[in-house]
Amino acid sequence: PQPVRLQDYAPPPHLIDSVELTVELGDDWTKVTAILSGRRNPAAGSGPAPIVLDGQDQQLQAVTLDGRRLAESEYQVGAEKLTLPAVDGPFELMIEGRIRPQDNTALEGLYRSGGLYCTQCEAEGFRRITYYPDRPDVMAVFTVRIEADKERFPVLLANGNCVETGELPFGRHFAVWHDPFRKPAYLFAMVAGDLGCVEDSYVTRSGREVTLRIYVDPGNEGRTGHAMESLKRSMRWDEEVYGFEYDLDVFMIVAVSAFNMGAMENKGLNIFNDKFILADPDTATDGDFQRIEGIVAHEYFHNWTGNRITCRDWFQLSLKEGLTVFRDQEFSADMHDRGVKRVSDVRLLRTVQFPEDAGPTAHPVRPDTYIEINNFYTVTVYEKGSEVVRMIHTLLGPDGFRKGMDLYVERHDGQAVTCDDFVAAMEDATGVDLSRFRLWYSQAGTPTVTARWQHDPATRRLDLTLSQATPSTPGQPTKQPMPIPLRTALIGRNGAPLPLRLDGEPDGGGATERVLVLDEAATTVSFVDVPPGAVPSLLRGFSAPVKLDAAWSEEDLAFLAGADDDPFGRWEALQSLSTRALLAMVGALRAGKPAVLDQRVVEAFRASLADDRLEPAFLSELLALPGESLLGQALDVWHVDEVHAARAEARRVIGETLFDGWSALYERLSAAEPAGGADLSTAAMGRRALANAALAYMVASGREEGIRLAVAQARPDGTMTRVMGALVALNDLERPERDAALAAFHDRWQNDPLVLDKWFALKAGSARTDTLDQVKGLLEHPGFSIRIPNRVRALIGGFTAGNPVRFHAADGSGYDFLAEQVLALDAINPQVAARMTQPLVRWRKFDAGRGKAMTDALRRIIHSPTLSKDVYEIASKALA
Ligand code: BAL
Ligand code: ZN
Repeated sequence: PQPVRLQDYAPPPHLIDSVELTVELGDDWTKVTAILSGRRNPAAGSGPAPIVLDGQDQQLQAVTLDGRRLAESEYQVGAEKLTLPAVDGPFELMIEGRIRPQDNTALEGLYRSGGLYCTQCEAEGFRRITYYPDRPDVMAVFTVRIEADKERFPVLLANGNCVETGELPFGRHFAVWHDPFRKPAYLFAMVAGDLGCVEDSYVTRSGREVTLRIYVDPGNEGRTGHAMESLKRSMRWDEEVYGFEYDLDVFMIVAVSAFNMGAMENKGLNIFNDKFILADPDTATDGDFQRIEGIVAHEYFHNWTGNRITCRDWFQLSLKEGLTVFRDQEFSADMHDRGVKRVSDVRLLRTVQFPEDAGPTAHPVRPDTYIEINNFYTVTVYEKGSEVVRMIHTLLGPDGFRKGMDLYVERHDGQAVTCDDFVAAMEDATGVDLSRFRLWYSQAGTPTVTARWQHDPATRRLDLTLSQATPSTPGQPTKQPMPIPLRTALIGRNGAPLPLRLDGEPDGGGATERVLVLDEAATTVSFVDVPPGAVPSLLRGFSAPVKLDAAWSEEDLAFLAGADDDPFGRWEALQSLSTRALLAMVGALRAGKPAVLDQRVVEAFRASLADDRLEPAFLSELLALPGESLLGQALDVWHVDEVHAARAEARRVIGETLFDGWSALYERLSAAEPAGGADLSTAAMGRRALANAALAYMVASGREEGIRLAVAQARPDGTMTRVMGALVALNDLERPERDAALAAFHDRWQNDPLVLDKWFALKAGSARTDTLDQVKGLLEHPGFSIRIPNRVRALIGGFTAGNPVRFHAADGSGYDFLAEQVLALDAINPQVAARMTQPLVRWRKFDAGRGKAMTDALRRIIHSPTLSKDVYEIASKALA
């Protein structure tokens, strides 16, 4: 397969002003007729140019150009293109074709799953519906007529406003939808099915009433309340923070069970993976509730950042995704606890994005080449992209950033633009020069910032020396220094942040935090009036997506873990202290010695447990040890067995040594929650998170009392947050109580697919030695289907991505299993198959035996004669 390159971008030769689409849904075939009104694009030259349209998996029936049906000799139909005669001026084109959505298992374009027709057109799905210039810089006004059997498909939806409905012969009916906003084809959507609907309304700040509708499978209407409330909160927040108001009369969400992504922001008709809509306290955890709120917000926010202003080409994907993730992160921070939100976002970035940035599929936030664009919906484009926007926010300040956003919208509303256009608006609105900052969009790899300092008690001067280095990544052997904003404070020995004054400044103004910008390879900054014993608090709030190598001693970290006024800094200090201790334990195990946990970690935990100023939600984050994957990344070679054993031992020691503290905390928090989970306030969620953390440590201690409490809490009549907390705590135990608890859960929920996914993930995530056999057996479970991505992600992904110690078994059995599943899946859904291949790509991180077994699995995949370009791209990069 040939790569597509950013440097080859050329504007489209023709523009389309309007599309009239008629979709006649039938049991054997679906007939699609598209009438396109187009013209030559003045930005792409003049004179006649052939009309070239994209198309895939469809049967072309007829082409009519300016009222004349073309003979077959007048056009060429290739595997993925339709080439029509050259035209110069305006034209009207009618394309008639047929498709079979019922055979579309890739879930791109129009597909039928169960009794529902729905679409997913981003990035390049529209070309599976009709021939079209399927690129985001072609923006048209769409009118869509859907025809279907009325009894089986009573609900017919598309983007915009419904302008006509009516009856047709033979029990059929139709609906016509018109979307007045020009949009690229990737934002097209339609749905037909028998769906229940929940309706609400929202009055915008200018007083317009918007109808809000959520469509779900009949029977699920009662599980939409949280999504609806989240939508209304998002609409309000976007008005308050950005002045963005909704622009159509109706906003619709449809929840579907077979969906490749989390959700999709189609104009006025968001389509969601049902996992991110349906929730009630019996079936969804607090984490699920928070994810739903964040994703509903994310899709809603796209209306301005993505739909009104879209991407010129797919290399610019982060223009809308990085910015919209930043917006949804800020929304969630405003709705809940900012420190907790920051910590959980950083954990995701480090656990998934840092490894991507350090591996064979590393790419810049704005990639410059791809084979299959679906492979670039990555944590780099999304989460690192958001960090890049956050750095702009930090450099410009909230007011400057808002001015930049205002200018961005004023300049580009209704256009398809680039990341550079966004940065230029930020610069022009504020006068801040971001020319070097643009490197963050084009350079891959995670920079390491090194910080060393020296305090001179005589002059009361603290010299802070900062340097940066970014490792080479595929195709980018050398890197330039980038501007890195470092929010910095100095914490005095009494635990209070010190007023800061830089050398040469007459007066520091009393501020206790500075944003230092490291924009060279190395620099030294000098603070004056610094008393002895002050400890630097660096990279506060994780102000840049970098690895920080700072010269903190263990004592400094223990001090910051108790004293830093920045919540992220406090959490980070305890994480760093714990990481050092855990890596020392891994080293001991490798040397054949016993693994002993550094007592300073236990004491830091004890002090945090006793600190009643901390919010429960934050405390639960503080008391979570770094995960196995993070520890593995911190080692040159990820010794999976020793990392697993060290972490389990540390949890046992912390559980046992502080048992009384955990027990008292658990009792206190459980007593505060007699109703058991219906209170969805931030505070109540925090209490439940902390109670579950305490319970897990009690179980980890090995004491019978912990197990007894967990077994009681796991009873399936409880609310899901509590039940899942208990099951997670019990899940690795080789005890009959664990099996009984999981079996009871299964019996209670086996007919609820989303809850059954939790059970699949538990079974697949257990560190017990029989887990792979269990997973293989569950492929035959009546509730499992390889055609439903949520099932695949829960069961197969739960094992390959969620269970490092078993997936990376030294005998290679996990890799063989994954290769088999990827090949089976690739014939059905290449996009999901490519994602599932990911756990194999970082084979260089493991010992020689595992590395060989992983590359053998990759070779087995790549030698498949029918491999999709999706999987080919990932596997070939991994082996390069
Ligand atoms: N645009 C694809 C789904 C999302 O990021 O919202
Ligand atoms: Zn998005």
